[in-house]
Amino acid sequence: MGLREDFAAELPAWRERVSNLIQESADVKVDEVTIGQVYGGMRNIKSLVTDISYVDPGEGIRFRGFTIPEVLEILPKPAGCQMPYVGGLYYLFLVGKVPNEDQAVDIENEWKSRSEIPSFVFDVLKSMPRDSHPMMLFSTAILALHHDSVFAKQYMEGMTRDEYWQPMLEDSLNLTSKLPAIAAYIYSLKYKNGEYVAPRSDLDWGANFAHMMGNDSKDYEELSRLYFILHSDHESGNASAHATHLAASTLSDIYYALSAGLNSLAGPLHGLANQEALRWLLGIYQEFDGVPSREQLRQFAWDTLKRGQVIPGYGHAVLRKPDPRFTAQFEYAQRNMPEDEIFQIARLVFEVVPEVLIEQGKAKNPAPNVDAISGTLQHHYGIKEFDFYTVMFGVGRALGVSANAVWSRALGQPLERPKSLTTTMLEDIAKEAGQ
Ligand code: HAX
Repeated sequence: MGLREDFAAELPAWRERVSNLIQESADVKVDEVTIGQVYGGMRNIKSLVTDISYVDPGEGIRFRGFTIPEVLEILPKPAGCQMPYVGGLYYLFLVGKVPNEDQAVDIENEWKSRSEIPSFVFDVLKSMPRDSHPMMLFSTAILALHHDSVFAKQYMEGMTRDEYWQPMLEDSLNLTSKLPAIAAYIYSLKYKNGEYVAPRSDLDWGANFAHMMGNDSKDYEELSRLYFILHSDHESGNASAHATHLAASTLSDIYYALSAGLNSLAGPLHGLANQEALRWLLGIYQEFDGVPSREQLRQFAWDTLKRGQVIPGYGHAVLRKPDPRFTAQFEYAQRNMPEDEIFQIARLVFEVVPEVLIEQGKAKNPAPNVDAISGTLQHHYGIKEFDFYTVMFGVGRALGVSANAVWSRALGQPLERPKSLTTTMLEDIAKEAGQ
């Protein structure tokens, strides 16, 4: 069986399960909402559903029930490699089962057969000012691909709701197949000679990104697979996933929807934090002309906080422990680049900054998140243009949000439309509660 058949085989049981839950328990209360949450970015309100990943505040992310170390262990890997095929992760997201090697390679082959980028995408990118932010270029390229959307075309021609997931899956495979090449082209256009490097047919999706970025080393191929897997999904409430879901809930196609998601990934409190984190680490390196002492670093961190700035890469809206995505990259760096001085600073920051944040007493989570170290690894392998890091985050994030979008279509998730109130109404609610 292929991906479509495997997906279709899972669908009837899921549809029945969801339909029974809604029919029998629609009125059962899941959560209560406070004024603090309404004014506080809806933090922690339980109001979204996804079965692809879950972030446990203490443990971190699980993909389809598996922790990060488990995912890295159980997914099929290219011969002689430590990091799995990204295609295997996409199968796990879409079908909900751990793929065997053939199933993972099937997705890799689907991607290869769809990876050609239409010429108008190159034209659009070339027409933009060279000093444009690469995230704007990336989001624009994806939006341009809407031209070829199978979902948009079939919707106009007419199809039943039960069929919506099929063109959504086609679009998602078409889209994800092209992302490494689009990202690498943007890198070349902005920072190198502007030439397009074509993917190699003998390389997998993750390794091909390394190749197109001009680094054919095995280590960078491994890191690329790891990076995309780690950045792929983080529940549905984070800004990029939520923005993608919201846009897709109007039945707009995955190109519109992912572009919306990427536009929110581009903010400094979300995906842009990885470039901020590296900038901060390099600032330390420059200030102390190398790796500082513990006490120097402590003072540097306090100076940052006293200027009213956050320590980038630390804290999280949901997590309350070190992010396992940080840990996986940290361990990779310990194994492969322990001599790198920026990594040594990142390691010292990990030892010192949580104590400082605890002393400051504001951050609910003083531990590192995924962004605290990802830039350090890219910097080590020669990707020194910080602005580009969020594009790479977006390539990974597309895997999770597109798999979610296919499932949203398959399960008939409706248009999202929460209710707003005025401040006067909230004041009245507070008065009624006697406060
Ligand atoms: N440094 C300094 N202060 C911090 C902090 C940090 N790293 N993390 C949180 N705080 C502060 C907040 O600014 C907030 O202060 P105010 O009360 O003055 O507004 C207070 O601690 C409470 O915040 P919180 O409830 O712990 O955290 P939030 O859910 O509001 O925000 C953030 C979560 C990730 C945005 C926050 O921790 C932060 O700004 N971290 C630094 C930026 C960063 O690393 N972002 C990437 C997050 C991961 C991600 O989404 N990647 O894409």
